[in-house]
Amino acid sequence: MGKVKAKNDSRRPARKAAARAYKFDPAAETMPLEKIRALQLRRLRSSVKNAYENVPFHRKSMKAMGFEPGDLKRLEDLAALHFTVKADMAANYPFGLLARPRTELVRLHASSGTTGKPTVVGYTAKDIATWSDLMARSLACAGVRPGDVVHNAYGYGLFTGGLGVHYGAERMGATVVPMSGGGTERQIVLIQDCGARVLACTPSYALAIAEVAEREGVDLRKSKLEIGAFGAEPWSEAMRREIQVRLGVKAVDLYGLSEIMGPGVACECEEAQAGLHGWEDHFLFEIIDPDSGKPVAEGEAGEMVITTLTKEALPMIRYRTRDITRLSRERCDCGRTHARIMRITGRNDDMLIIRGVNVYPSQVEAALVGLPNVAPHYQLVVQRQGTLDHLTVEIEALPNAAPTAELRAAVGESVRHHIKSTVGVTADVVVKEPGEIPRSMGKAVRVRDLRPKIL
Ligand code: DLL
Repeated sequence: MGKVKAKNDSRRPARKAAARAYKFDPAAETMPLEKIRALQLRRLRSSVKNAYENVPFHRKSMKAMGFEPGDLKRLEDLAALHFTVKADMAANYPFGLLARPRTELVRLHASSGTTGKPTVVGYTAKDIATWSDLMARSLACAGVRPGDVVHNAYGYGLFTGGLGVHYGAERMGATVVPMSGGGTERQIVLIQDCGARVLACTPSYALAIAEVAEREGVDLRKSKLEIGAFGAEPWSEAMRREIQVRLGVKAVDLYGLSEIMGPGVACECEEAQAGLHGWEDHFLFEIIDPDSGKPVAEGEAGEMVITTLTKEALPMIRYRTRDITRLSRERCDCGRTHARIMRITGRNDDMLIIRGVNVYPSQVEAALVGLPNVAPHYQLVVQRQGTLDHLTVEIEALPNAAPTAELRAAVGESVRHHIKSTVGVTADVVVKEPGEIPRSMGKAVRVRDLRPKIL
């Protein structure tokens, strides 16, 4: 009798959680392709209309090519439309691409711009609800269930990772531990004490957690952790294997970007762990040849371009993500019909992702320009140290400005501080002798990326 009662008691919280949980909608996730296409066309027409009527940048671009929203008769017609690129966001900073008045926004986030100013994105209440639903759907796809404890070590704040995963986990009926990044020893204590089944963070931070735990003699494989929802930076199959072995979790890839929404644009399924299902009822994915801008043949690799289908505040037309990948329409073991975005192998611009922080070399340059005693020559050196990426900025002091090692160290320290506060990334700064940084005959080599390549 006692036993039966105990069992019922332990099931009650799970049942309660299920009652407030995000309702898995198999109809949406296993829709036949023709139905997805019909839904996409309907939604695309209303999204393009929203952009045309409410965003001068999109209206001007469409008018310039003699295009009116009514001309959009088939999905293929989208290929005639303009691309949107990061520079368009900068040119319309901060609110120029918004299709709703600022007073209708309930949230702003921001990501790195290519220079001093960040890229600002905005959400209406409905956008936040859609994002939470898609993030909950992504977590469910990864194997998270109502009643689970989700230890969320993505950064909270302007970065979309923390709050995006947070709202999705709550929406799905899980219990969120809103850790944010850093304080690794404390993360390890709380993962164990709160009984986390799910760890959400960047893959490199997952490995850093594993490393610190091992050093402290804690075996996280014996904790309740079973699933990792890892993303926000490129990672390899080798890294997946290592995380799975060292943390004892199933490591699932999670993708997204601020300009489109945040995390939850696509997620791998726990069944196959073989490519990320891109939620095609909310986004339209294209793969183009980055040089010609033309679509590549089905299944070939290229740059991914995304158009939003349901965003109110920031409808995006053909956003060039710069992410290199390919789409697969092969049947997936899990039964979901949404195309899979295969592992993202890199970017076709110079953006670096250092411990989850997006960094453009031009941002570092903007931070260096005009600093006293600093010459206009620099190089960014990226290395893998243990499990984490490490950035060193090599600079030169102006001739005679820092003749002693002591003075050079002082210049380095002040530049390090300045880069941290303006770009948001922690870097070592090495002050070289005048003339030591290689001068170029053509394009300057600004980045030496010494990390192992992703295969
Ligand atoms: O990184 C959103 C995110 C948060 C995704 C948490 C997943 C988990 P941004 O800061 O705007 O947004 O950076 C977007 O990060 O264009 C890719 O280059 C890269 N990225 C994101 N997810 C992955 C992934 C968030 N799973 C940029 N694999 C994107 C490879 C990724 N790269």
